[in-house]
Amino acid sequence: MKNNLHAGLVGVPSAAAAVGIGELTAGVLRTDGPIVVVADAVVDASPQPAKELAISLFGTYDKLVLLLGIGAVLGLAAVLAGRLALRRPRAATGSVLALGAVGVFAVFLRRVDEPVAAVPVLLAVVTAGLGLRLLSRLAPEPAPAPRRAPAGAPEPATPETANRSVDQPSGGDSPDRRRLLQGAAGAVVIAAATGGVGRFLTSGASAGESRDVLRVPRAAEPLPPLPRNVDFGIRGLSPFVTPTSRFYRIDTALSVPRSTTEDWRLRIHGLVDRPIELDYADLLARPLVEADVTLACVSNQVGGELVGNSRWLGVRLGDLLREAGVRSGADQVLSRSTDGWTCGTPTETVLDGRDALLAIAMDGEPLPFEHGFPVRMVVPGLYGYVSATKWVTDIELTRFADRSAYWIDRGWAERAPIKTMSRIDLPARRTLPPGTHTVAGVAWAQRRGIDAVELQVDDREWQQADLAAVPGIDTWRQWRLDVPLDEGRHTLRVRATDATGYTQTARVAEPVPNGATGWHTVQVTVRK
Ligand SMILES: Nc1nc2c(c(=O)[nH]1)N[C@H]1C(S)=C(S)[C@@H](COP(=O)(O)O)O[C@H]1N2
Ligand SMILES: [Mo]
Repeated sequence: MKNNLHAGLVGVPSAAAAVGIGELTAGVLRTDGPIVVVADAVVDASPQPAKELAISLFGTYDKLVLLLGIGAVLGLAAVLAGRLALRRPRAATGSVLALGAVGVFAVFLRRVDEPVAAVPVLLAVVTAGLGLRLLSRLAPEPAPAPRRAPAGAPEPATPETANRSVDQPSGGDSPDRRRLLQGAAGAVVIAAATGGVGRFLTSGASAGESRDVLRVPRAAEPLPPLPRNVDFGIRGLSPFVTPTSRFYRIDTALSVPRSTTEDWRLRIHGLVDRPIELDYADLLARPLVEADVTLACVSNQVGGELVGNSRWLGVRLGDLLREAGVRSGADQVLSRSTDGWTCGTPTETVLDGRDALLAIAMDGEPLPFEHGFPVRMVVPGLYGYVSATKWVTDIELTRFADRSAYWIDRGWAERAPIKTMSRIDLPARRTLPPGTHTVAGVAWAQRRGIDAVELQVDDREWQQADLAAVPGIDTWRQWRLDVPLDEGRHTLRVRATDATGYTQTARVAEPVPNGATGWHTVQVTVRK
């Protein structure tokens, strides 16, 4: 018992101080701390089914759960390291060094071009080693081993030979124990102070300021305001413009990258005649355009919430690519974010005239950090993982045959246009009184537009729903229909037809590899 207590008092404060020093160094160097680096490596290394399971089990809390899990493992490892430090200090130092090597390896898994991220890891390892050394020296010597059998002359107890594994009867708070407690408390104070300052620095207070002072510039040719009839204004129906605070968020970033507009640079290079480098002012100096675009995640299940619509403001990426001079054969625009995530977009989709943007604002406000501040990509018609790079700083023209992006390496399709889809939002309740009810929802087929939405009640005829107005073909479209429902159980099904005349297939497909299919179906019970 007591040995475990001592091991904890040696190991846990050492580990805490190590994390604190790591965070502080990361803050000063403006890179990620050791915990995030390790967590990223865990995410990248986890097999796809594990990731999907985590997302479905924990929903948007999956990141928090991962961090808590890492914390728990770290705590356990700290106690073990403390034990080792008390018994075999050299072995303890050795295993800390081994952990450090693993940490540095984790850095290079995702941050090959950011070797500075190894520095906080290294300093954390040194801190852990020193902490274990110092605190284990403060630990009380064990009481003489209980006499078991007559034995020869006892060996003198050295740290190496002392048998500290035998539980000692409690002897109250010895002065020695008090020294250990003081040392441990000191390490915890160091951990809290350095960790606190580090968090403050990495939380990007300066980035927050940079975003706060930003005025959203006007578009060169602003779009007309949205017509009122894009929105039926029915309570519970997804509003035409998704409030940014409720816009879905999907990314692999464990800590949201926070750069300032002053720091931001974009490089356009690879298979181009004239590579370009831009800073934020250069970007704003170009004509800004607005576009109404509905973003959708390929992981969205039929009826799911991973879809949202906004009015984006940005610079046409196609214009920049034309300036750079795309060489023939460069069929992939490979974009990369500050945190090393990559995304491959077909070059032709950026050049074919659609509103492919380097966006700086959504719904009239600078992008929130979670949605890509200061600059992200938006390409209508393609699922997010092949088009919507947040925190984008690097664009390389290349070939699909030569390079593959993050999710492609994990089994998702190389090309992924958004499939025609519709969703039932209302009725919100599954139990209703008899009478006429408004059934309503949204449907989308970006780049084609929605021409019709039909609703089926039980196995009756499909009925045409009323459609709201739309500003273009790249957004979702609200639909509604009032239906009388008598007592009993009823099944509501929806399907959309896009402007090419294609009607959504009933065939059920999972999101992997290129988007779910099937009709969204809802059961309701009608009773008095
Ligand atoms: N840097 C970065 N950008 C990213 C991702 C990511 O993991 N990292 N995920 C993409 C995916 S899968 C989707 S669906 C969209 C979601 O954008 P949102 O979070 O703003 O809704 O961002 C895309 N851009
Ligand atoms: Mo996505």
